[in-house]
Amino acid sequence: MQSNTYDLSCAAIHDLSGFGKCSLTVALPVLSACGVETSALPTAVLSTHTGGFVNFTYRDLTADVLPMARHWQSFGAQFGAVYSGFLGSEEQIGMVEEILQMFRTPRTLVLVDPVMGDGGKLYQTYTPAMADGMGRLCRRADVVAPNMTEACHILGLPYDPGPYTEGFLLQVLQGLCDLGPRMAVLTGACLREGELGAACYDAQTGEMRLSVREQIPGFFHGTGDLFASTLLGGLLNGMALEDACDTAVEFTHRTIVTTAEKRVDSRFGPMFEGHLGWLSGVMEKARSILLQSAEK
Ligand code: PXL
Repeated sequence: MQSNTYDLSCAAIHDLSGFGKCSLTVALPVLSACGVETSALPTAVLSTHTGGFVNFTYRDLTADVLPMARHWQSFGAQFGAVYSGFLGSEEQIGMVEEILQMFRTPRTLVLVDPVMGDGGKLYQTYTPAMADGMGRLCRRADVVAPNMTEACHILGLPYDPGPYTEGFLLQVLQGLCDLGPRMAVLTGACLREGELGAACYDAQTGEMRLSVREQIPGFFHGTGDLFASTLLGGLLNGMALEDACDTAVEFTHRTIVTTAEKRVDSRFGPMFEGHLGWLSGVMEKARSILLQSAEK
């Protein structure tokens, strides 16, 4: 990755949870709204996500992941970004590494969201070995976007629910970049009670930025996927890291406000649809600024 102009296309490697929006059912609409043409590589198909539902169906697609990617490769598919999230098995971690080798060029942005847990706990389908593998995968990314649970697991730190000091946030972000990525974005960041957002760090500039909004009480499933997809959309549209991070915080916050107002059961996922128009407008503006600067 050398410049901040990317093709507006993406290979999204996540599960497909049919009900309870998260992963692909969030990444596809959000990236489309950002003007990013997105191809879906499902890692598993579930009836619902695993957060708070019981008796969900779970179809592991490990056997299909590489054949699907190789088929794309066979007709010359190319992507401005490769974006991985929830993976269905330990083997899939090595497979994503292989897929990165297939599609990575100097102009590809690789975003790894090491989806594996929240609130200090791993999700039901994640084993400790899988979680360790996620840390390995982060080494191959240009950008990583874990929440605090995932970051602490990857770095071998005890989970801390916050609020945090700036020094601690910087330590975590630098620790993540020391693994390999140039940029790290940490969700669930805050310096005081009553606020919540994300902190980002660019290892090239050594700068950390924090973006927070008022915390809305409750737990909102799928918002990590909403955040990471928006962050990627922003970066692909030429936004600086801190602007992409702030846009993702704003979009996620708007969605959470609507969800808290209207949703009886937060397991059903974030109500983002009414905010996609706003997001499209922000992304269009970023794109036009990028085009203007390219013409100069
Ligand atoms: O939003 C993260 C996520 C993605 N995919 C599945 C999940 C979860 C979180 O619970 O269960 C299947």
